[in-house]
Amino acid sequence: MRDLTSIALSKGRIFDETAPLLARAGLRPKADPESRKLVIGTNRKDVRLIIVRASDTPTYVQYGAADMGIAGHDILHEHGGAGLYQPLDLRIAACRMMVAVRKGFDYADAVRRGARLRVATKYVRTAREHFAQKGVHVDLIRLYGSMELAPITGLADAIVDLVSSGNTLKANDLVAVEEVMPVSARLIVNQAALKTRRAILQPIIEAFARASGVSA
Ligand code: PRT
Ligand code: MG
Repeated sequence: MRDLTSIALSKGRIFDETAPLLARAGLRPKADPESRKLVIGTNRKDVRLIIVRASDTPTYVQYGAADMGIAGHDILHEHGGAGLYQPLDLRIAACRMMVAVRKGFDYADAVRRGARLRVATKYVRTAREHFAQKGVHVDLIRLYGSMELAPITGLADAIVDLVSSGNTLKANDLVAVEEVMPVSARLIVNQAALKTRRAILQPIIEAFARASGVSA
């Protein structure tokens, strides 16, 4: 049934912060993502949610396995955005992508001296662009989680990670020294699907726009 619209979401903070928007857009999920169901129907027979890993959301939408999705700007920037239309900044799941170092590490001095820094991150592409633009020499080490451990254990001099309250950095004796970019979640739509199924997708985009109070 090709009139079925799939929306890709990750569980956790994206799902939690999207739930009120879905409700205001008139979409009620039939199950909780913690139920372990990966495909969740809604009160609308023609709309379903698919639960994906946060970093996989743009991939599902790019290839049309989901018509639309919600993903953080961090993930979208790293993905590159091929095949995606990004009509709305939903202003949810907001945080900042930051460079952080061990307390006492003089980042500004290291940069001034032109030192080569080891930087651990899961955002390798975004970090490479950031440091290239600043003219900072870096060796990037790709990690998949708990970046905060890297400076503590000597794996790296610095990390590039997301910060919201700052509590995680603080608990691990790290300090943020530079902003890479502000981050919030965006609605993304498969470009081809938007052309061929605009009559179905456009009203959903507009419902999200109204629900989030931003204009499409
Ligand atoms: O957790 P998992 O490995 O499955 O995937 P994920 O980490 O990609 O997903 P999830 O659900 O944790 O995050 C989804 C999206 O939420 C991210 O892509 C961001 O766009 C957004 N977001 C907003 C955040 C944060 N705020 C955030 N604080 N994602 C992660 N964090 C982490 C951060 O990485 C650090 O470990 O929270 C920690 C810092 O928080 P504070 O409050 O201590 O500063
Ligand atoms: Mg996480």
